[in-house]
Formats: sequence, structure tokens, C-alpha cells
Amino acid sequence: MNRRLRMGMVGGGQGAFIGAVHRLAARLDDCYELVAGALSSDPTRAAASAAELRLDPTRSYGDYRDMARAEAARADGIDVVAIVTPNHLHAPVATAFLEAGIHVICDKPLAVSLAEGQALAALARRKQRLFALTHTYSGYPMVRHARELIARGELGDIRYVHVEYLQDWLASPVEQSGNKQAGWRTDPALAGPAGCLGDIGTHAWQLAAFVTGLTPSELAADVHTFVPGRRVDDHVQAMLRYANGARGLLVASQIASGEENALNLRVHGTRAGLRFSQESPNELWFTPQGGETTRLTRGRIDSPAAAHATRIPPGHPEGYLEAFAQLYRDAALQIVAQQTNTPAPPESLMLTTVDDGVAGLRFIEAMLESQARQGAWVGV
Ligand code: SOE
Repeated sequence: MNRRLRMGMVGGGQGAFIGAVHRLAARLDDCYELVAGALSSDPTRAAASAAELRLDPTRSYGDYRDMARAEAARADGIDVVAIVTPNHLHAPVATAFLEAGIHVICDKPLAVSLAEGQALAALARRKQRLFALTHTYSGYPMVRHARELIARGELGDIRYVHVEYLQDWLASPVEQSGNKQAGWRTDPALAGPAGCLGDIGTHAWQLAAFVTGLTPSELAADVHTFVPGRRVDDHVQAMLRYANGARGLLVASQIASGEENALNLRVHGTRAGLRFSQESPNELWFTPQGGETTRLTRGRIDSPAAAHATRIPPGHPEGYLEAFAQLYRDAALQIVAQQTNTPAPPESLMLTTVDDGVAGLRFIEAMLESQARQGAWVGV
């Protein structure tokens, strides 16, 4: 890459785990230079975070709710903005920067309603700007290989999809624990109407869709809250039906005591089945119907998609940060391709974008509609 892209960041300031992940991911492949930030809704914290990151204080956009400063970002020659705010600010912040002609890399979920998400997709198209969504897990090499295997027909016709995402960090009432993410992800005014559903339910949805190339046509949901007094869901499950006749189960829970970040996917077709576990991301389990199970790793596959999404030789584990960095790298490849009027590497197009985000919001709205109708089957 002949020059690093100039990046601003909105949100993700002090104490934000995912803010640090975005900054490390942007730095790992040296594609970006973080030059400015509006890192908090509190100007004092914003200034302290900017100083901590050695950002030019004259380029601190202060209160990130003041979107008028997006023009300042354009004047600063910012190529792309990373949005790492609570969910309710994704749409207003992204809208301001897209209108200023600036590309967007935004944390999931895309927005707090399908209508907001569809408006963002239309704006990004009209402004011809990239809108990347950081669905981390599609950045893993072995996830991209799983997608290739299914696309090549190695599993045959898909019959059953099982995706579960289990955590336990919200198993107790932590809203007032000082955990920054717990504070806003359990507040419907900041997170939107979907708690666990919007946070990790969309990850589960997107991983199953990314790997299988299929999205359910209907679902029957149980959207539940275990912790008394909690104002958003903390456990969701759904039965899925696909247009090709396949069936599926999706579970996302943040009260699953003993589980840390257990995202597991199983896909079963007429010819073979596969299993992926996010907590062991350097391997993929593949079993032909009636055959032996094989542990696939980067050193034992011929996969352009996996090769593109890796940095160090097989046997040297890559993890969550590298998967996140892959999304930033793919975004940079696409932005530079547009700026230089050259084609982006095909593998970089596996990046999840605003359209994936809209599909995730459609899933959320179907889940909430089914729940409102006592678990009735609804279209997605
Ligand atoms: C909390 O559930 C969380 O930090 C999510 O918000 C991230 O998207 C996920 O990658 C890890 O867990």
C-alpha cells in the first residue's frame, strides 16, 4: 500500500475494550494513520483520550455528538472514520461522515432499526463510499475456507445449520458495575430494543449466513430476559427454515455461566459436515458423509481466501485481533482501489458491509415480531 489512509475515530475512548481493538486492528497491517478523534461524548474524556493517543488536540472533534465537525474531518483530509460509539449514534455519525464524502468502518450492529440501516445503505450507495461493518468472525482464515468449501459444493445441499454464541458476562445484574459496555448495552436508549440479540445475535446470524451463503426465509423466536429488572434481552433462541428446505437453530446468550466467547457453527449437507469454534479459530473440522473426520488447518489447505486473510506461517496461531485486522485491511484495499481506479483484490470483497448490516437488522426485527406474537413463525 503506497500510503497510509488518514483515519478519524468517533467513540472508543478510554476504557472501551472494542475501541482499543479497532485501534490495534487498524495498526496491525500499517494501512492507516489515526490522526483525529472525537473519542467520547464528554469533552474532558475526549481530550484525555486524544492526548493518551497522542492525537493533535486541535483535531479533537470534541463531543462526538456534534456531527457538524464531520466537515472539519473532510478538511483534515480524513479518508475514513471508525465509528465505535453506542448503537444509537451509529446512524447520525455515519450519516454526517458519508455526507462529507468520508468512508465508514462501523462496529455492529449497523443501527437501532431497519429503517435507519436501509437509509445508511442508500446513502453509502449514493455517495459511492465504502461502509464496512466489523463482523469480526468473517475475518478468520478458516471461516473464509469454510465458506469456500460450501460454495464449491463440498458439503452438497445444505440441510441443517446450527449456530450458538454463548457468553456469561451478563449472567448477573452488572448494569451498575462500572463495566462501560455493560452499562450501555443493557440500556435500550443507547443499545436499541435488542440487547443480546443486537450485540451477539447478529454475529451468530452473520456467521451462519457468511459461511453457508444462505439466509432463512422464516423463523420462530424466543427472546428472553433472565436477569430481573434488565430492560433488554439477555438470551435468545430461534428455529430457522430456509427456502431450500434446510432447517436451523440459532442461540445467543449472555447468561450462559462458564462460557466466555463461545461462538460455534455446525453445517451439515448431503455430502459432508463441518464444525468451527471461535475459541479454537485456527482449525476447521470436516467430515465427509460416511468418512473420517479431518482437522483442517492453514497449512493443510489450498485456499486463496484463507491465504489472503493470514499474515504468518501455519502453526503460528492467529486470533481475534488478526481477524479484526483483516476487516480493516480489506477495507483499505477497497478504498485504495477506488482512489486509484484499480480493481480491489477479489478476496478483499469478503468484507462485511452495510448490506450485511441491513440483513442483520431484518433478522432482529423478525425475531422481535415473532416474540411479540408468542413465538409465531414469521418471514425474515
Ligand atoms: C460483547 O458481547 C462483545 O464485546 C461484543 O460486543 C463483540 O462484538 C464480540 O466480538 C465480543 O463480545
